[in-house]
Amino acid sequence: LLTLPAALLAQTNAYPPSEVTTQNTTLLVDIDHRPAISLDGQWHIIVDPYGTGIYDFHHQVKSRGYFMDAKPKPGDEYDFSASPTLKVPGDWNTQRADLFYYEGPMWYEKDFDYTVKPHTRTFIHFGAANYRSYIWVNTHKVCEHEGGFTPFDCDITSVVHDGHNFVVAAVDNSRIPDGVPTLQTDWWNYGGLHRDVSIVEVPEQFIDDYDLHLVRTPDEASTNRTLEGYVHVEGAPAGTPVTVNIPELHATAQATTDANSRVAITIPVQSLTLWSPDTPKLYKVELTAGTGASADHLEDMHGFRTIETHGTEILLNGKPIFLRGVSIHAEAPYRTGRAYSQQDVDTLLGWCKELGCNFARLAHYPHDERMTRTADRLGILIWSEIPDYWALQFDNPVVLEKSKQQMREMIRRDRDKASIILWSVANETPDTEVRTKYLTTMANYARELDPTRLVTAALLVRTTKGANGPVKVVDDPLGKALDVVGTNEYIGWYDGPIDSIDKTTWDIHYQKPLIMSEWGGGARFGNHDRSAHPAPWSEEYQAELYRHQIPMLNKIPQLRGTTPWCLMDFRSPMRTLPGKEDNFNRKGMISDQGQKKEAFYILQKAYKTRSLGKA
Ligand code: GCB
Repeated sequence: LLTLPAALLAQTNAYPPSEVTTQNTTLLVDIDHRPAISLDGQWHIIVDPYGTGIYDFHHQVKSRGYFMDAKPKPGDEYDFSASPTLKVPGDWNTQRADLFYYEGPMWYEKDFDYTVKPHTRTFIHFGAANYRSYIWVNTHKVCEHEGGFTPFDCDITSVVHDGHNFVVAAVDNSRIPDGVPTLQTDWWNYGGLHRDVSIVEVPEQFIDDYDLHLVRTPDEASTNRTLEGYVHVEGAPAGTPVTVNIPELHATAQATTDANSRVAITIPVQSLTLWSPDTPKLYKVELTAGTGASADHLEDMHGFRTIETHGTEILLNGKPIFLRGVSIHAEAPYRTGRAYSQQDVDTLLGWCKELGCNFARLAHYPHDERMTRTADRLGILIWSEIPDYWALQFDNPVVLEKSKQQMREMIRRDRDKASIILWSVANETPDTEVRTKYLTTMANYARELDPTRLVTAALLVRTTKGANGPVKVVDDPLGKALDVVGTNEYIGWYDGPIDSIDKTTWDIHYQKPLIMSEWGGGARFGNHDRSAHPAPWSEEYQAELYRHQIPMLNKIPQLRGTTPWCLMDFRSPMRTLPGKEDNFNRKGMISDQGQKKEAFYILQKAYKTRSLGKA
């Protein structure tokens, strides 16, 4: 736990007053493959803008806050059982009109029945809750978590009992200056328990973290390959046996844990089908820790591939690849709000496939785990990012810890996904010394946690005047810390007229692969305004912008991928233009109601005919 100085606490309006937390509970890996008791469904809620659930009239912390879930008696002026409900998972903003703009604390309560089992650890798992969460079970505080897009698990073994139990969660989505992200974002600050909640039981010694990946070799075509990794068994004494078995490959490794409850794994394999967008082959992997009735068993589905850079190339399984991608927000198609369901994921990634993509940038925070699981199955390479977005407090060490925590949680959750090739440390941050130091630390941290993948960030570019037109200069010093350089540009939208795209040239100071991680412009579906040629916000304007961008992008020699902004329109309070935006960022190629704009077909053709990027 990190303790914030009191002055900062006051400034951040922390709710309830407490230390700002880093993850202080076990984060269980591969949670979606463990048996679970779902707590999804209707939860009682109390909207609490004044923090009455925790503070008394002199702003002192109450001993009998809402977490007591008391049956009303005089003095207890709340009653969960008589309060309205909201659906979990789900943001609150899109479930009730009067909560649309609500930012602040919200109380949730749910009853559940439980039967205590001997020699079992019991966790309550939250897929994610935006932004800070405080959890009580049967009146006992069990954990806190900060960060809106990564999972956390609270150990409830000692407080859960036979029969009736209840959980109370206070979730506060107040934007705070020292948050990650901070005050300004170009997306809706959807609050609440927006991903699955479940109860997970594990043996006393259990696998909480593991890694398994294909080792790079000079001869990627060889049929004799090696898988490597580790298994960590929480609570296991040295000498605990661990087995990793891949039945289809007739491959097994057995070893025993060291004094840190960890075991290194090496598995020689033959005739492996490498995972790739063309062959998204997944193998069943069985892990066992311990013996007999108290052993922990885990099953996962794994793809095996390598990813590396060589000069300005990105090599997947040793071969150069061009990343035909698109940027995607976790906005739910058709209903809007936070995406959380398999149906949301199937729709978004289905469109991605329809476009001809082999790649997607999941902007600007870790999406639901269903997204990366499904990308594994569909063969879509993934860029996954933490919300180090725009102007964080880069000079604040507390904020750095928060970024690190989110990086840790993202990597821990998703390191078993072959689809993920890039961890992104940031998007469009200001070029200052403190920023560069902060994000270089983050890039190194990502590599330390996961040396098997590449590190990137979406940078801003500088413009200078050249003899024949604008020159875009990519020399942000953060580029030094990256394996792959991402750059965002909006030529033809924020940055000059469409025809200036044709005159633009690029001066890139890094001999590294480059991904044009954002480009695009706004259009309202169905707007065929002919008052100009083309008229901004019309589908024709956006399509024309795409037509000009494609040849310009093709002229960048080290371009190895592109993820135009973006797949689908998404809600953003920054976007106020009446009739055009109406609180949506309209740079989607598809409207929030699933209608495809002209630009969709332009990109689709460019991707399917390989006229954008290398073959
Ligand atoms: C950007 C941001 C993205 C915005 C986009 C826009 O550069 O990275 O989050 O939504 O521009 O539409 O302006």
